[in-house]
Amino acid sequence: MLKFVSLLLALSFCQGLQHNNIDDYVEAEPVFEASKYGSLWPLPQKVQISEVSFKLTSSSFRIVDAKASSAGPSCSLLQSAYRRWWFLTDELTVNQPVAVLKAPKVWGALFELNFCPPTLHLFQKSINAAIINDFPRFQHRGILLDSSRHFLPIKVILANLETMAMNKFNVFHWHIVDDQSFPYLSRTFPQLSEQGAYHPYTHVYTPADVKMVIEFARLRGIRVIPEFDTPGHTQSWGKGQKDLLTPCYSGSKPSGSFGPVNPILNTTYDFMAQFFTEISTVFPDGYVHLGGDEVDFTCWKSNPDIQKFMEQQHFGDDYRKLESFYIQKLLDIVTSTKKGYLIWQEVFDNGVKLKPDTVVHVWIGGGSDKEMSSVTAAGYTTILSAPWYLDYISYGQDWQKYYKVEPLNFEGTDEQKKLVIGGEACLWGEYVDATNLTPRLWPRASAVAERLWSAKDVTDIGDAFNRLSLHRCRMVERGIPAEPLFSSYCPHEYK
Ligand code: CP6
Repeated sequence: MLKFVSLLLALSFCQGLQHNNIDDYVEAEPVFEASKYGSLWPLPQKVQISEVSFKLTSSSFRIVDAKASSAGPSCSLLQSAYRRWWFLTDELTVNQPVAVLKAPKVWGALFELNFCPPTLHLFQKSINAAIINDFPRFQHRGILLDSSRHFLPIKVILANLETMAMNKFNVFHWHIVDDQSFPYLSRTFPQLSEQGAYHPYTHVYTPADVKMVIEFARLRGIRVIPEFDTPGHTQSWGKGQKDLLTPCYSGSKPSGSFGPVNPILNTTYDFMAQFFTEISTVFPDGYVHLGGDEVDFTCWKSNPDIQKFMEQQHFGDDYRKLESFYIQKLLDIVTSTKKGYLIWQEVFDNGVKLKPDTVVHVWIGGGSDKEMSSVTAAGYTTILSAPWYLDYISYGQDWQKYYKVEPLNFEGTDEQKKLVIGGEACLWGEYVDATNLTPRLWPRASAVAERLWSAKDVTDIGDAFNRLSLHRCRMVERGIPAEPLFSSYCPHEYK
């Protein structure tokens, strides 16, 4: 397990955000109490804050690599993290340069550095010594964004990655294409976005764009897992790739509309092999998400060639077998590109043979506990999204609902529970574009972040409210328009 220890004096910067100093200026009832953990979010596994406090002065504040550290000027990941710190702390300095951060892996150090700089200037004069021992409870902590229903400009995606880092998320699940549009510019098949994007030049992700997203994420300890969802959710693919989709029939004649990917043609698999070979080189992560959800059988059923194929294969009229036939071949193709894969739960439900390291993504609400039981009983690793569909909105503090989820609350052995590697908050894009993505996602996704990072017994909703209110203020202060939790104000409004 990724486990790291950090002795970080500077951390109590993050928890000194008290209302007292505001009350000196404003006559107002504090609307939330200060947590003894200040604005720490997600709460570290172990925090000890000492009485010893150090004075801050405006002399030299520096970040230096320890002699014993394996990091140094050549570790560009850390050097750029230092630079981000520096950028944010140019006004305040500490003259007691005794903060120590230890991490066995560079990613741990990155997440700790993400923690607090921007609030530095809010703190006055002194900071307490603190010992923090921190590591994530779950290894897979993701956000799904959907760039098909609405095109998401690169800068929105980058801002989201920055915010993910502040919340210790480490996986960007990029649901990049779907029925509505195909913004991924493929070098091998440029006609896919030429025909399938909302606009062939402005609403596409070029190879350079994709590279930028991946590198920006990497510098912040975030993996980018692209999803190319098939055989359903593929209407936009059909515009640029003739014969890829199944022609639907109305009686004995083609109706002119198309269904899922056509699973009975060799050309389909030739295409997929070329396409996923490209994907395997463009996206460096070891995994791709292959979708496989919500396949509508109506069109397949209407097509006489498919009917004939069903007979030849002895599938009867079980179209799930046809779906499995397709997915099986696709999985073999993707395996040959040396990638692992994630798939939506239906693929498992349909009994497709999966590689042992397949990650099954549980998304269907109602019965998801049962699903987690059966997926893990079959020995597969799994991630949970069913309770974290953030595209659903309602009146009130729904972050509490997300916060109260316990991912391991299903029936199963300890061995089964170990197969739950984490979860993802999903923000599907039907009602989301650049105008409302950030406030819709944050700080509601922060609730998921703490559930996936912090210890199982971190469940005090009142304390969470207090810390999250300040964490949200910190995001706002960093220029991220995160929506408020409830009636209140932010300390920085009075600065
Ligand atoms: N798009 C894709 C979607 C959804 C899924 N896959 C979805 C289904 C139900 C709800 C929200 C989103 N929009 N490709 C399911 C994984 Cl309620």
